[in-house]
Amino acid sequence: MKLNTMSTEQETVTSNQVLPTEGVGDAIARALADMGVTTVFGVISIHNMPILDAIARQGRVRFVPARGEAGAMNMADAFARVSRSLGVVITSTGTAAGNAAGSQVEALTAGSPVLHITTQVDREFVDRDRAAIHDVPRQPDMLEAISKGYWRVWEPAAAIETLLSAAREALSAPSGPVTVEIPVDVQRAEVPRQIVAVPKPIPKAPSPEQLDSAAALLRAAKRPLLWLGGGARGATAAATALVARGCGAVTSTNGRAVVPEGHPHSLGAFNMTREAQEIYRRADLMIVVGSRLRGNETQNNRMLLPPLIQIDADPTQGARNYPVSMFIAADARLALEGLIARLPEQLATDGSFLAEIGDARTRSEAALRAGLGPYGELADILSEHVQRGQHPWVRDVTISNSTFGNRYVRIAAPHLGVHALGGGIGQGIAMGIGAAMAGEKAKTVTLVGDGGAQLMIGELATAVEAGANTVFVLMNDRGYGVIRNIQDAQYGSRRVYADILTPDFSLICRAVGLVHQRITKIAAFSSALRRALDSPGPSLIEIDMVAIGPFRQAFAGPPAGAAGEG
Ligand SMILES: Cc1ncc(C[n+]2csc(CCOP(=O)(O)OP(=O)(O)O)c2C)c(N)n1
Repeated sequence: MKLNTMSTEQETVTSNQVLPTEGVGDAIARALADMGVTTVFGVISIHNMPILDAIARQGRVRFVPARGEAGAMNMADAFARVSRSLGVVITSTGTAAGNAAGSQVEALTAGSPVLHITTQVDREFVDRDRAAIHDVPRQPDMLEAISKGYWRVWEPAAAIETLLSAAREALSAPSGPVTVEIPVDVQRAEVPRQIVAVPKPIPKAPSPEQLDSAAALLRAAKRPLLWLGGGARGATAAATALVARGCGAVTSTNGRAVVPEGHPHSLGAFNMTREAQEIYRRADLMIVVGSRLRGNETQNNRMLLPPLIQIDADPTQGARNYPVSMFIAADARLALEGLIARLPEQLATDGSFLAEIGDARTRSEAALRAGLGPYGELADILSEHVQRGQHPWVRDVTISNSTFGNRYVRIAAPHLGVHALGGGIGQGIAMGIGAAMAGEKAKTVTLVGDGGAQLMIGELATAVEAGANTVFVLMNDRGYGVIRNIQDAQYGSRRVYADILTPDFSLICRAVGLVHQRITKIAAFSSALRRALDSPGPSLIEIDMVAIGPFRQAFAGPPAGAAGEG
């Protein structure tokens, strides 16, 4: 735990004589605006009102009132991913911070640069278990567990510097959510006004000697592959240049489009198919960049891979899931650029191997498409629109995503892909809202299931109120489809707790003034989507999967399912 114990009472008094003062709440609102934050998500409460009241009075930052802290956290997370900048969420202490925790686990898993400003009871009661309202003993333990970094502000004079350090920590690779806890009496205290500079992430430079050795290995390789993860999202140009010089590529789901998804020498995110494994067997070197090679994309780390060089900004990730020949702890972009500088314009790699990669992807796509049955056409329509129109493509955990959404529907750039990497259902609606507010021109397309949607129904009101520019595509199979499939495959078809009551979504939409279309035939989807994309603001298209029928091939969850992630 990092506790801020600097005492500057004396200096504050001195400074007060020359500088105007303001409340810490005002100082935080001003600092957020000064550092370029445009949008903040959260829920108002007695313990954060000094900050939120100041945000409203100053009028420089847009505050989006979510209906719950879980949703607010998912919004800030998706905002951060799509805008490629800091996402900010403000919660209250105790239950409120706890409500955000599940969603913050997702931000932590995805390495999303989120600044979580939360609060505390007055300092004299903090950590003493005196059961003040909103108090929770050991709140720091909870926050530390779900944060890349955790800071508490004890001294008002240190509030802004702490905020800036936290923002820098969130943005620096390996990026992640950082929590700052500010007791409410600190928020009310007066401090001198302070000028704030935009926090810059600090990139970790690679060792030149290691790059020399890695370049030598790559120069000697005949069939090298890059495995690109979410940590390589900022290295698109360098990764694509390496592919142009003769490397093949494959991505994790979070690293999608680091190399253009349709590139003839890329497997895209078809990373665990039979065809992909054939390619791995032939490869003689794999450079893993910013990826944990997670179990659900590597058959629980049993998938055979060629000798590995690993590049990751997080030194603790070295060789964690696979043995590696070399581990370079560095920023992905700097490391790949350093490699390129040491390589000839064209590597002496095997051209037929590269051609086989594109062929393997095409065959993987066709096999997946064949298993979709009636939903193949829907996937084609979505893919066509999402890639060409450069729409952010946000997905909850639902069969349609685990099968086609995660890899078949192509995205135009890495930051346009947002999904629940940690596998938690129910985050899609809120992520769709956050993504839609991140400044992209094209409307966000958000894929959700009826089960997951029920966790976040309240946030549909937020979508309407905020005018979030997204279309929710709701795949309604009336219940937990993937759970039913797992029960069929592994539990003697005992379908317990999966056929839950599903609300009438047209009534829910009506209740909050959300435009609703329902389709019972796939043939109607194209025009419904076009109508939704052509009109501004939020709307929802409900796909009646009971009327349309099942997938041709049932998806029964990871890791046995052919398509991997669930
Ligand atoms: C937070 C969380 N709770 C429970 C689960 C287990 N789970 C995985 S998929 C699923 C059902 C999702 O239902 P729905 O959104 O309708 O999608 P479908 O499976 O029907 O396509 C459940 C309960 C989970 N992944 N995450």
